[in-house]
Amino acid sequence: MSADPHRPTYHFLPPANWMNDPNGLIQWGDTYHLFYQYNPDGPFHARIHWGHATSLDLVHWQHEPIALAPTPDGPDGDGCWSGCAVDNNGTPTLVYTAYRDGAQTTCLATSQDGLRSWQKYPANPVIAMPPAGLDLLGFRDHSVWRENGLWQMLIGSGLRGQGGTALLYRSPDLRDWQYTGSLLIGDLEQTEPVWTGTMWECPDFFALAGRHVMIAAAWDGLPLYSFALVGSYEHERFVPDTSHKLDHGDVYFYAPQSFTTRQGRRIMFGWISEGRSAAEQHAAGWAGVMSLPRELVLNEQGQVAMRPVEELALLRAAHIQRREQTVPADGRLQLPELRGDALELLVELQPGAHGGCGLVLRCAPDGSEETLITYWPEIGQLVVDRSHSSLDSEVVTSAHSAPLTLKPGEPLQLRVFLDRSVLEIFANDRAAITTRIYPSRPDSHHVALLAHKNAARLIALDAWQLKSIW
Ligand code: DQQ
Repeated sequence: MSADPHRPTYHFLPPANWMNDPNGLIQWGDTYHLFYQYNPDGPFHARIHWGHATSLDLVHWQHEPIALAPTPDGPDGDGCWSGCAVDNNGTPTLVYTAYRDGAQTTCLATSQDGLRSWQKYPANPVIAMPPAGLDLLGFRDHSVWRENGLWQMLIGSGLRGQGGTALLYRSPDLRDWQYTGSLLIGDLEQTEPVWTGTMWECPDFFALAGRHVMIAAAWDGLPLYSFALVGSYEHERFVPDTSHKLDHGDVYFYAPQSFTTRQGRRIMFGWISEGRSAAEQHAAGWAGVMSLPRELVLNEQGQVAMRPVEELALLRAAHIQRREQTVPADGRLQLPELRGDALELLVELQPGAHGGCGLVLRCAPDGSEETLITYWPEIGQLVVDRSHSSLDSEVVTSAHSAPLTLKPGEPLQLRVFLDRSVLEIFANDRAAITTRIYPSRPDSHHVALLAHKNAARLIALDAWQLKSIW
Protein backbone atom coordinates (compact mmCIF):
# COMPACT_ATOMS: atom_id res chain seq x y z
CA MET A 1 0.00 0.00 0.00
CA SER A 2 2.94 2.37 0.40
CA ALA A 3 2.97 2.60 -3.41
CA ASP A 4 -0.60 3.91 -3.35
CA PRO A 5 -0.30 7.61 -4.35
CA HIS A 6 -3.42 8.54 -2.34
CA ARG A 7 -2.39 6.94 0.94
CA PRO A 8 -1.27 9.61 3.44
CA THR A 9 2.22 9.41 4.87
CA TYR A 10 2.00 11.54 8.02
CA HIS A 11 -1.63 11.11 9.05
CA PHE A 12 -2.47 8.16 11.28
CA LEU A 13 -4.40 5.29 9.73
CA PRO A 14 -4.56 1.54 10.37
CA PRO A 15 -2.29 -0.84 8.43
CA ALA A 16 -5.24 -1.68 6.16
CA ASN A 17 -9.04 -1.75 5.94
CA TRP A 18 -11.70 0.52 7.38
CA MET A 19 -11.38 3.23 10.03
CA ASN A 20 -13.87 5.81 11.26
CA ASP A 21 -14.30 7.71 14.55
CA PRO A 22 -11.50 8.38 17.05
CA ASN A 23 -12.41 6.80 20.41
CA GLY A 24 -11.08 6.56 23.95
CA LEU A 25 -8.51 9.36 23.65
CA ILE A 26 -6.45 9.53 26.82
CA GLN A 27 -2.96 10.32 28.04
CA TRP A 28 -1.86 7.62 30.46
CA GLY A 29 1.50 8.32 32.06
CA ASP A 30 3.62 9.66 29.22
CA THR A 31 1.73 7.79 26.53
CA TYR A 32 -1.07 9.04 24.33
CA HIS A 33 -3.65 6.41 23.42
CA LEU A 34 -5.76 6.63 20.30
CA PHE A 35 -8.50 4.06 19.79
CA TYR A 36 -10.61 4.09 16.67
CA GLN A 37 -13.57 2.47 14.98
CA TYR A 38 -12.05 -0.27 12.89
CA ASN A 39 -13.12 -3.10 10.60
CA PRO A 40 -10.18 -5.52 10.30
CA ASP A 41 -12.06 -7.52 7.66
CA GLY A 42 -12.29 -5.00 4.85
CA PRO A 43 -12.36 -1.34 3.76
CA PHE A 44 -16.06 -0.88 4.59
CA HIS A 45 -18.11 -0.26 7.74
CA ALA A 46 -19.13 -3.59 9.32
CA ARG A 47 -18.67 -5.47 12.62
CA ILE A 48 -16.75 -2.61 14.12
CA HIS A 49 -13.85 -3.27 16.50
CA TRP A 50 -11.75 -0.80 18.47
CA GLY A 51 -8.31 -0.44 16.90
CA HIS A 52 -5.58 0.99 19.11
CA ALA A 53 -2.38 2.97 18.67
CA THR A 54 0.03 4.73 21.04
CA SER A 55 2.33 7.71 20.76
CA LEU A 56 4.73 9.71 22.89
CA ASP A 57 4.47 12.88 20.82
CA LEU A 58 0.97 12.85 19.23
CA VAL A 59 2.63 12.60 15.81
CA HIS A 60 4.43 9.25 15.54
CA TRP A 61 2.18 6.25 16.26
CA GLN A 62 2.72 2.64 17.01
CA HIS A 63 0.02 0.08 16.23
CA GLU A 64 -1.23 -1.92 19.21
CA PRO A 65 -3.36 -5.06 19.33
CA ILE A 66 -7.08 -4.64 18.70
CA ALA A 67 -8.62 -3.46 21.96
CA LEU A 68 -12.26 -4.54 21.56
CA ALA A 69 -13.89 -7.04 19.23
CA PRO A 70 -17.58 -7.95 19.05
CA THR A 71 -18.54 -10.91 21.25
CA PRO A 72 -20.89 -13.00 19.07
CA ASP A 73 -23.50 -13.61 21.78
CA GLY A 74 -22.85 -10.39 23.67
CA PRO A 75 -24.63 -7.04 23.53
CA ASP A 76 -21.87 -5.87 21.13
CA GLY A 77 -22.33 -8.85 18.78
CA ASP A 78 -22.75 -6.57 15.74
CA GLY A 79 -20.17 -3.98 16.71
CA CYS A 80 -18.25 -2.09 19.37
CA TRP A 81 -19.25 1.45 18.51
CA SER A 82 -17.95 4.77 19.72
CA GLY A 83 -17.08 5.72 23.26
CA CYS A 84 -14.45 7.17 25.53
CA ALA A 85 -11.77 6.22 28.07
CA VAL A 86 -11.53 7.32 31.71
CA ASP A 87 -9.17 6.79 34.61
CA ASN A 88 -11.35 5.14 37.27
CA ASN A 89 -9.12 5.53 40.29
CA GLY A 90 -6.15 3.98 38.50
CA THR A 91 -8.13 1.49 36.39
CA PRO A 92 -8.26 2.39 32.71
CA THR A 93 -11.90 2.00 31.67
CA LEU A 94 -13.56 2.17 28.27
CA VAL A 95 -17.19 3.24 28.07
CA TYR A 96 -18.51 2.24 24.66
CA THR A 97 -21.65 1.70 22.63
CA ALA A 98 -22.54 -1.94 22.09
CA TYR A 99 -24.53 -2.61 18.95
CA ARG A 100 -26.62 -5.67 18.31
CA ASP A 101 -29.77 -6.32 16.24
CA GLY A 102 -30.26 -2.57 15.94
CA ALA A 103 -30.12 -2.02 19.73
CA GLN A 104 -27.59 0.42 21.19
CA THR A 105 -26.53 -0.14 24.80
CA THR A 106 -23.74 1.08 27.06
CA CYS A 107 -20.88 -1.25 27.99
CA LEU A 108 -17.62 -1.13 29.95
CA ALA A 109 -14.20 -2.72 29.54
CA THR A 110 -11.15 -2.41 31.78
CA SER A 111 -7.46 -3.16 31.44
CA GLN A 112 -5.10 -4.63 34.03
CA ASP A 113 -1.95 -4.55 31.88
CA GLY A 114 -1.48 -0.90 31.07
CA LEU A 115 -4.15 -0.46 28.37
CA ARG A 116 -2.88 -3.33 26.24
CA SER A 117 -5.59 -5.95 26.63
CA TRP A 118 -9.17 -5.29 27.69
CA GLN A 119 -11.71 -7.32 29.63
CA LYS A 120 -15.37 -6.61 29.17
CA TYR A 121 -17.39 -6.10 32.34
CA PRO A 122 -19.27 -9.39 32.93
CA ALA A 123 -22.54 -7.64 33.75
CA ASN A 124 -22.59 -5.61 30.50
CA PRO A 125 -24.59 -3.72 29.38
CA VAL A 126 -24.58 -1.16 32.18
CA ILE A 127 -27.38 0.73 30.42
CA ALA A 128 -29.63 -1.72 28.58
CA MET A 129 -32.28 0.69 27.39
CA PRO A 130 -32.89 4.36 26.66
CA PRO A 131 -34.96 6.27 29.23
CA ALA A 132 -38.63 5.29 29.09
CA GLY A 133 -41.18 7.62 27.59
CA LEU A 134 -38.92 9.43 25.14
CA ASP A 135 -39.31 9.11 21.38
CA LEU A 136 -35.62 8.86 20.54
CA LEU A 137 -33.51 8.57 17.44
CA GLY A 138 -30.33 6.73 18.46
CA PHE A 139 -28.75 6.11 21.85
CA ARG A 140 -25.02 6.02 21.31
CA ASP A 141 -21.57 7.53 21.90
CA HIS A 142 -20.29 8.63 25.29
CA SER A 143 -18.58 11.56 26.90
CA VAL A 144 -17.76 10.87 30.58
CA TRP A 145 -16.28 13.20 33.19
CA ARG A 146 -15.96 13.53 36.94
CA GLU A 147 -17.96 16.21 38.77
CA ASN A 148 -18.52 16.71 42.52
CA GLY A 149 -17.41 13.17 43.34
CA LEU A 150 -19.68 11.53 40.75
CA TRP A 151 -19.37 10.42 37.14
CA GLN A 152 -21.38 12.31 34.57
CA MET A 153 -22.04 10.92 31.12
CA LEU A 154 -23.59 12.19 27.89
CA ILE A 155 -25.16 9.88 25.34
CA GLY A 156 -25.92 11.17 21.85
CA SER A 157 -29.52 11.02 20.66
CA GLY A 158 -32.34 12.93 19.02
CA LEU A 159 -35.91 13.66 20.10
CA ARG A 160 -38.15 12.91 17.14
CA GLY A 161 -39.71 16.09 15.81
CA GLN A 162 -37.70 18.33 18.17
CA GLY A 163 -33.99 18.05 17.49
CA GLY A 164 -30.71 16.44 18.46
CA THR A 165 -29.95 15.96 22.12
CA ALA A 166 -27.33 14.81 24.61
CA LEU A 167 -28.85 12.70 27.40
CA LEU A 168 -27.22 13.21 30.78
CA TYR A 169 -26.58 10.39 33.25
CA ARG A 170 -24.95 10.26 36.67
CA SER A 171 -23.18 7.40 38.45
CA PRO A 172 -21.12 6.79 41.60
CA ASP A 173 -19.13 3.90 40.03
CA LEU A 174 -19.57 3.81 36.20
CA ARG A 175 -21.88 0.79 36.65
CA ASP A 176 -25.12 2.12 38.11
CA TRP A 177 -26.41 4.96 36.00
CA GLN A 178 -29.27 7.32 36.65
CA TYR A 179 -30.78 9.42 33.86
CA THR A 180 -31.08 13.06 34.91
CA GLY A 181 -32.49 14.72 31.77
CA SER A 182 -31.23 16.28 28.56
CA LEU A 183 -28.13 18.44 28.87
CA LEU A 184 -29.58 20.33 25.95
CA ILE A 185 -32.09 19.86 23.12
CA GLY A 186 -31.44 21.19 19.62
CA ASP A 187 -34.11 23.01 17.66
CA LEU A 188 -35.01 21.53 14.29
CA GLU A 189 -36.50 24.86 13.21
CA GLN A 190 -33.33 26.81 13.88
CA THR A 191 -31.10 26.89 10.82
CA GLU A 192 -28.82 29.84 11.69
CA PRO A 193 -25.95 30.08 12.42
CA VAL A 194 -25.91 26.29 12.06
CA TRP A 195 -28.59 23.61 11.76
CA THR A 196 -27.75 20.85 14.22
CA GLY A 197 -29.56 17.95 12.53
CA THR A 198 -32.13 15.45 13.80
CA MET A 199 -29.68 13.51 15.97
CA TRP A 200 -26.32 14.17 17.65
CA GLU A 201 -23.57 11.61 17.32
CA CYS A 202 -20.45 11.64 19.47
CA PRO A 203 -21.23 14.49 21.89
CA ASP A 204 -18.06 15.77 23.59
CA PHE A 205 -18.41 18.15 26.55
CA PHE A 206 -15.64 19.98 28.42
CA ALA A 207 -14.46 23.23 29.96
CA LEU A 208 -12.30 25.50 27.82
CA ALA A 209 -10.83 28.86 28.78
CA GLY A 210 -13.40 29.53 31.50
CA ARG A 211 -16.36 28.52 29.37
CA HIS A 212 -18.01 25.20 28.49
CA VAL A 213 -18.06 23.66 25.04
CA MET A 214 -20.16 20.91 23.52
CA ILE A 215 -19.07 19.49 20.22
CA ALA A 216 -21.21 16.96 18.42
CA ALA A 217 -21.68 15.48 14.98
CA ALA A 218 -24.93 16.53 13.33
CA TRP A 219 -26.72 13.56 11.78
CA ASP A 220 -29.83 13.45 9.65
CA GLY A 221 -30.13 9.90 8.40
CA LEU A 222 -26.49 10.25 7.44
CA PRO A 223 -23.49 12.17 8.75
CA LEU A 224 -23.57 15.91 8.00
CA TYR A 225 -20.83 17.85 9.87
CA SER A 226 -19.49 18.65 13.32
CA PHE A 227 -20.63 21.70 15.22
CA ALA A 228 -19.58 23.50 18.39
CA LEU A 229 -21.67 25.19 21.08
CA VAL A 230 -20.02 27.54 23.58
CA GLY A 231 -21.79 28.65 26.74
CA SER A 232 -22.16 28.29 30.48
CA TYR A 233 -22.75 25.18 32.51
CA GLU A 234 -24.35 25.20 35.92
CA HIS A 235 -26.39 22.70 37.91
CA GLU A 236 -26.19 20.08 35.16
CA ARG A 237 -27.63 22.38 32.51
CA PHE A 238 -25.75 23.91 29.60
CA VAL A 239 -26.82 27.24 28.14
CA PRO A 240 -24.98 27.96 24.89
CA ASP A 241 -24.68 31.47 23.51
CA THR A 242 -22.50 30.74 20.48
CA SER A 243 -22.84 28.05 17.84
CA HIS A 244 -20.93 27.31 14.66
CA LYS A 245 -19.74 24.61 12.32
CA LEU A 246 -16.41 23.33 13.49
CA ASP A 247 -14.88 22.51 10.13
CA HIS A 248 -16.35 23.53 6.79
CA GLY A 249 -15.11 20.37 5.13
CA ASP A 250 -18.33 18.98 6.71
CA VAL A 251 -18.28 15.19 6.51
CA TYR A 252 -14.50 15.16 6.04
CA PHE A 253 -14.05 16.10 9.71
CA TYR A 254 -16.67 14.02 11.44
CA ALA A 255 -17.27 12.48 14.87
CA PRO A 256 -14.37 14.33 16.52
CA GLN A 257 -13.30 13.59 20.07
CA SER A 258 -11.02 15.55 22.41
CA PHE A 259 -9.11 14.96 25.63
CA THR A 260 -7.01 16.98 28.05
CA THR A 261 -3.27 16.37 28.20
CA ARG A 262 -1.36 16.43 31.47
CA GLN A 263 -0.22 19.95 30.61
CA GLY A 264 -3.87 20.97 30.30
CA ARG A 265 -4.05 21.29 26.53
CA ARG A 266 -7.34 20.21 24.95
CA ILE A 267 -6.51 18.14 21.84
CA MET A 268 -8.95 16.89 19.24
CA PHE A 269 -8.87 14.29 16.48
CA GLY A 270 -11.57 13.77 13.87
CA TRP A 271 -12.38 11.15 11.27
CA ILE A 272 -11.49 12.20 7.71
CA SER A 273 -13.78 10.15 5.49
CA GLU A 274 -13.27 9.24 1.83
CA GLY A 275 -14.46 11.18 -1.21
CA ARG A 276 -14.28 8.40 -3.74
CA SER A 277 -16.46 5.47 -4.78
CA ALA A 278 -16.91 2.30 -2.71
CA ALA A 279 -15.36 0.36 -5.61
CA GLU A 280 -12.24 2.53 -5.42
CA GLN A 281 -12.07 2.14 -1.64
CA HIS A 282 -12.37 -1.60 -2.08
CA ALA A 283 -9.60 -1.63 -4.70
CA ALA A 284 -7.35 0.51 -2.46
CA GLY A 285 -7.83 -1.85 0.51
CA TRP A 286 -8.18 0.98 3.02
CA ALA A 287 -10.63 3.75 3.83
CA GLY A 288 -10.63 6.52 6.44
CA VAL A 289 -7.87 8.66 7.91
CA MET A 290 -7.40 10.29 11.31
CA SER A 291 -7.03 14.09 11.25
CA LEU A 292 -3.92 15.71 12.59
CA PRO A 293 -4.18 16.49 16.30
CA ARG A 294 -5.63 19.97 16.79
CA GLU A 295 -5.39 22.04 19.94
CA LEU A 296 -8.66 23.73 20.84
CA VAL A 297 -8.76 27.37 21.87
CA LEU A 298 -11.41 30.07 22.05
CA ASN A 299 -10.66 32.72 19.46
CA GLU A 300 -11.39 36.47 19.49
CA GLN A 301 -14.92 35.76 18.27
CA GLY A 302 -15.54 33.44 21.24
CA GLN A 303 -15.72 30.46 18.89
CA VAL A 304 -13.81 27.21 19.09
CA ALA A 305 -10.71 27.43 16.91
CA MET A 306 -8.47 24.49 16.07
CA ARG A 307 -4.70 24.85 15.83
CA PRO A 308 -2.56 21.96 14.60
CA VAL A 309 -0.38 20.97 17.59
CA GLU A 310 3.15 22.35 17.83
CA GLU A 311 4.60 18.80 17.86
CA LEU A 312 3.88 18.61 14.11
CA ALA A 313 7.03 20.68 13.59
CA LEU A 314 8.87 17.37 14.19
CA LEU A 315 7.88 16.38 10.66
CA ARG A 316 9.48 19.35 8.93
CA ALA A 317 12.25 18.56 6.44
CA ALA A 318 13.42 20.67 3.46
CA HIS A 319 12.30 24.27 3.92
CA ILE A 320 11.74 27.03 1.40
CA GLN A 321 10.79 30.61 2.04
CA ARG A 322 9.80 33.71 0.13
CA ARG A 323 9.25 37.25 1.34
CA GLU A 324 7.63 40.36 -0.16
CA GLN A 325 6.62 39.44 -3.67
CA THR A 326 3.77 40.39 -5.94
CA VAL A 327 1.14 37.93 -7.06
CA PRO A 328 0.11 39.44 -10.43
CA ALA A 329 -3.50 40.49 -11.09
CA ASP A 330 -5.44 37.72 -12.80
CA GLY A 331 -2.30 35.63 -12.70
CA ARG A 332 -0.14 33.31 -10.71
CA LEU A 333 3.15 33.40 -8.92
CA GLN A 334 4.68 29.98 -9.59
CA LEU A 335 6.79 28.33 -6.89
CA PRO A 336 8.97 25.93 -8.89
CA GLU A 337 11.22 25.26 -5.88
CA LEU A 338 8.25 23.81 -4.01
CA ARG A 339 6.79 20.65 -5.42
CA GLY A 340 5.26 17.71 -3.67
CA ASP A 341 2.32 15.93 -2.15
CA ALA A 342 3.39 15.89 1.52
CA LEU A 343 3.78 19.55 2.46
CA GLU A 344 3.09 22.09 5.16
CA LEU A 345 2.60 25.67 3.98
CA LEU A 346 2.36 28.89 5.95
CA VAL A 347 1.23 31.72 3.72
CA GLU A 348 0.61 35.36 4.54
CA LEU A 349 -1.05 37.27 1.71
CA GLN A 350 -2.37 40.82 1.57
CA PRO A 351 -5.35 40.81 -0.80
CA GLY A 352 -5.73 43.65 -3.30
CA ALA A 353 -8.66 46.08 -3.00
CA HIS A 354 -10.81 43.81 -5.17
CA GLY A 355 -10.89 40.16 -6.12
CA GLY A 356 -9.77 36.95 -4.52
CA CYS A 357 -6.36 35.56 -3.74
CA GLY A 358 -4.97 32.29 -2.53
CA LEU A 359 -3.10 29.14 -3.23
CA VAL A 360 -3.12 26.41 -5.90
CA LEU A 361 -1.94 22.92 -5.01
CA ARG A 362 -1.43 19.60 -6.72
CA CYS A 363 -1.35 21.25 -10.16
CA ALA A 364 -0.41 19.26 -13.23
CA PRO A 365 2.14 21.06 -15.44
CA ASP A 366 -0.55 21.53 -18.13
CA GLY A 367 -3.19 22.64 -15.60
CA SER A 368 -5.41 19.61 -16.25
CA GLU A 369 -5.54 18.96 -12.52
CA GLU A 370 -5.40 21.53 -9.71
CA THR A 371 -7.03 22.39 -6.39
CA LEU A 372 -7.67 26.04 -5.53
CA ILE A 373 -7.91 27.60 -2.07
CA THR A 374 -9.18 31.14 -2.55
CA TYR A 375 -10.26 33.92 -0.21
CA TRP A 376 -13.04 36.01 -1.76
CA PRO A 377 -13.42 39.30 0.17
CA GLU A 378 -16.56 40.35 -1.74
CA ILE A 379 -18.52 37.38 -0.40
CA GLY A 380 -16.52 36.89 2.80
CA GLN A 381 -15.70 33.25 2.07
CA LEU A 382 -12.71 30.98 1.92
CA VAL A 383 -13.42 28.51 -0.88
CA VAL A 384 -11.82 25.20 -1.79
CA ASP A 385 -12.51 24.43 -5.43
CA ARG A 386 -12.11 20.71 -6.17
CA SER A 387 -13.78 20.81 -9.58
CA HIS A 388 -10.43 20.14 -11.30
CA SER A 389 -8.74 18.25 -8.48
CA SER A 390 -8.81 14.99 -10.40
CA LEU A 391 -9.31 13.64 -13.91
CA ASP A 392 -10.92 10.62 -12.26
CA SER A 393 -14.69 11.02 -12.70
CA GLU A 394 -15.48 8.72 -9.74
CA VAL A 395 -14.31 11.14 -7.06
CA VAL A 396 -16.34 13.82 -5.29
CA THR A 397 -15.61 17.29 -6.66
CA SER A 398 -18.01 19.61 -4.83
CA ALA A 399 -16.63 22.87 -3.42
CA HIS A 400 -16.32 23.82 0.25
CA SER A 401 -16.60 27.30 1.68
CA ALA A 402 -16.09 28.76 5.13
CA PRO A 403 -17.22 32.22 6.19
CA LEU A 404 -14.16 34.46 6.55
CA THR A 405 -14.07 38.24 6.58
CA LEU A 406 -10.70 39.86 7.06
CA LYS A 407 -10.57 43.06 9.08
CA PRO A 408 -9.22 46.15 7.31
CA GLY A 409 -5.49 45.61 6.82
CA GLU A 410 -5.58 42.05 8.15
CA PRO A 411 -3.65 39.67 5.88
CA LEU A 412 -4.91 36.26 4.87
CA GLN A 413 -3.03 33.70 6.98
CA LEU A 414 -3.23 30.18 5.63
CA ARG A 415 -1.77 27.13 7.27
CA VAL A 416 -2.16 24.15 4.96
CA PHE A 417 -1.27 20.50 5.43
CA LEU A 418 -1.25 18.46 2.24
CA ASP A 419 -0.76 14.71 2.61
CA ARG A 420 -1.42 13.11 -0.77
CA SER A 421 -5.25 12.80 -0.79
CA VAL A 422 -5.75 14.71 2.48
CA LEU A 423 -5.97 18.48 2.75
CA GLU A 424 -6.32 20.30 6.08
CA ILE A 425 -6.64 24.07 5.83
CA PHE A 426 -6.67 26.59 8.70
CA ALA A 427 -7.19 30.31 8.11
CA ASN A 428 -6.74 33.26 10.49
CA ASP A 429 -7.63 31.27 13.61
CA ARG A 430 -11.28 31.20 12.58
CA ALA A 431 -11.87 29.02 9.54
CA ALA A 432 -11.00 25.38 8.96
CA ILE A 433 -11.65 23.21 5.93
CA THR A 434 -10.65 19.54 5.77
CA THR A 435 -11.19 17.66 2.56
CA ARG A 436 -10.03 14.92 0.18
CA ILE A 437 -8.61 15.20 -3.33
CA TYR A 438 -7.42 12.38 -5.56
CA PRO A 439 -5.24 13.76 -8.37
CA SER A 440 -4.68 11.04 -10.95
CA ARG A 441 -1.45 12.28 -12.54
CA PRO A 442 1.91 11.50 -10.95
CA ASP A 443 3.14 14.98 -11.90
CA SER A 444 0.31 16.92 -10.20
CA HIS A 445 2.83 18.27 -7.70
CA HIS A 446 3.10 21.96 -8.53
CA VAL A 447 2.23 24.84 -6.22
CA ALA A 448 1.45 28.49 -7.02
CA LEU A 449 -0.15 31.59 -5.53
CA LEU A 450 -2.98 33.28 -7.35
CA ALA A 451 -4.76 36.62 -7.48
CA HIS A 452 -7.95 37.72 -9.25
CA LYS A 453 -8.76 41.25 -10.48
CA ASN A 454 -6.13 43.08 -8.40
CA ALA A 455 -2.61 41.98 -7.58
CA ALA A 456 -2.03 40.58 -4.09
CA ARG A 457 1.09 40.98 -1.98
CA LEU A 458 2.83 37.91 -0.66
CA ILE A 459 4.14 38.98 2.73
CA ALA A 460 5.67 35.64 3.68
CA LEU A 461 5.65 32.06 2.59
CA ASP A 462 7.29 29.24 4.53
CA ALA A 463 6.88 25.69 3.32
CA TRP A 464 8.32 22.36 4.31
CA GLN A 465 8.41 18.90 2.84
CA LEU A 466 7.00 16.70 5.61
CA LYS A 467 8.49 13.37 6.64
CA SER A 468 6.50 10.18 6.93
CA ILE A 469 5.48 9.18 10.46
CA TRP A 470 6.18 5.49 9.80
N1 DQQ B 1 -19.86 5.97 14.26
C1 DQQ B 1 -20.07 4.93 15.26
C2 DQQ B 1 -21.25 5.37 16.04
C3 DQQ B 1 -21.26 6.83 15.83
C4 DQQ B 1 -20.86 6.97 14.39
C5 DQQ B 1 -20.26 3.62 14.55
C6 DQQ B 1 -20.35 8.34 14.04
O1 DQQ B 1 -21.10 5.02 17.41
O2 DQQ B 1 -22.52 7.39 16.11
O3 DQQ B 1 -19.10 3.26 13.83
O4 DQQ B 1 -19.55 8.33 12.89
